[in-house]
Amino acid sequence: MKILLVLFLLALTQSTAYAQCEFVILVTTGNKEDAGTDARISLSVSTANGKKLVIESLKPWGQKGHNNFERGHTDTFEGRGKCLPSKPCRMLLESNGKGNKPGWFVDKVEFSQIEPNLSVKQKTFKVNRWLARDVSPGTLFVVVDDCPK
Ligand SMILES: [Ca+2]
Repeated sequence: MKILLVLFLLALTQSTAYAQCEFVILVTTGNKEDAGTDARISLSVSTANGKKLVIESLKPWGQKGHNNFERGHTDTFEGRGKCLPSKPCRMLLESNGKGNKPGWFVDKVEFSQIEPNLSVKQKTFKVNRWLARDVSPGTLFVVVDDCPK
């Protein structure tokens, strides 16, 4: 009986630890000349204690057949994964720099985690810069770190 109880408690902890959440990510491309991109975009967000959600490519999380990251547009990406234990405060956004005029001007990334009990954790990462080799600061990635220091 005791063993059963332990197993039950273990199962309970496991199911909480591996609870699946729905993630909704809105990415806004700036309204500037050549701001859009067809490059592959990857995103990683992490909590203050280093728990991460890594998305190797946002495209499969987007609408089928939709042209993402066009000038002045906000695109929606949705998927499921292991819940983050707290609100993320750090983001790494990266372009592979491929395609026609790959330079990308990113306005912002809005992250939401919808939990099984429907509570929501939200965080907006302001970017407001180019991810481009040929425009300052000349890198294809940006780190936005709002975590407490
Ligand atoms: Ca461009």
